[in-house]
Amino acid sequence: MSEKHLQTGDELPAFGGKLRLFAMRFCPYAERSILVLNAKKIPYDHVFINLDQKPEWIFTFSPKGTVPALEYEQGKGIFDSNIINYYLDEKYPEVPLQPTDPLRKAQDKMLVEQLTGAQSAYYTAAFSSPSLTPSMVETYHKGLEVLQKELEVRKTKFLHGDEPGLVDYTIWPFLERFQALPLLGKQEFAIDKSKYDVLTKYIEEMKNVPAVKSYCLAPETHAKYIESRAKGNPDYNMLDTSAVCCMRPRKKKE
Ligand SMILES: N[C@@H](CCC(=O)N[C@@H](CS)C(=O)NCC(=O)O)C(=O)O
Repeated sequence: MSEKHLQTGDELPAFGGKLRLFAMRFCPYAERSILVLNAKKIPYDHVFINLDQKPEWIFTFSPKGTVPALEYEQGKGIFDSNIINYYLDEKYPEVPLQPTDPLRKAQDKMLVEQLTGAQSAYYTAAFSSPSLTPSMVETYHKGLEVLQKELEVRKTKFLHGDEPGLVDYTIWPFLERFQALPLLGKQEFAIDKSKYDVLTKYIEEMKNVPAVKSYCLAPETHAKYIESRAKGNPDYNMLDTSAVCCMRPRKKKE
């Protein structure tokens, strides 16, 4: 599958008979669904799209033109990362990613919900930094503290247990991106090891999970993409596609 982001006027590639995920390489929501597909070892194709010049056919699969969208049957789509991931987990139960206990399921969802403030703070810091306020930074750290506390209470390697589950794959794409902020001069967003020792250990464990390792990008790569988008010209196709894991930006030609 091409890593190039297809845009207005480009044809929809022929359907290959597998599930197909419409994504954008730097989208954290799309990453959630990629990680779930990887973790469950479900064969799939992906198509990356340019979100500034969307190809017309994306609206067949996602009415608002957002990614991710899953083509579950030729020409038929499911949109929104959480909706896609619950669908995948129920439709393909061989590698279950959700707890069976209804209370734990609710606790996982509440945890994800409690991190939305940190995610908003991240977006503001990354893309509209003049509107960043001290209370947003505070909200960001409150989110990280809640997450660390939950890891301490659960006492498991991952939030889900000895292996990562849906809750881990839902939260991870943002943790991956948070680490880019200090590289952009936003030191107040650093995940300081002395304060976040348990969380730091968790981040290191997550980086080594195969489903994550094959897709995760280095903080420098996210920083480079953020800079391009913040300048109004997102460099969707900046990756060196020969690199496989924890990809870094393509080197400039000498
Ligand atoms: N709630 C959605 C959010 C998806 C989303 O906002 N995706 C962004 C890219 S990271 C997008 O498609 N933006 C294009 C647009 O809003 O037109 C989900 O979880 O899938």
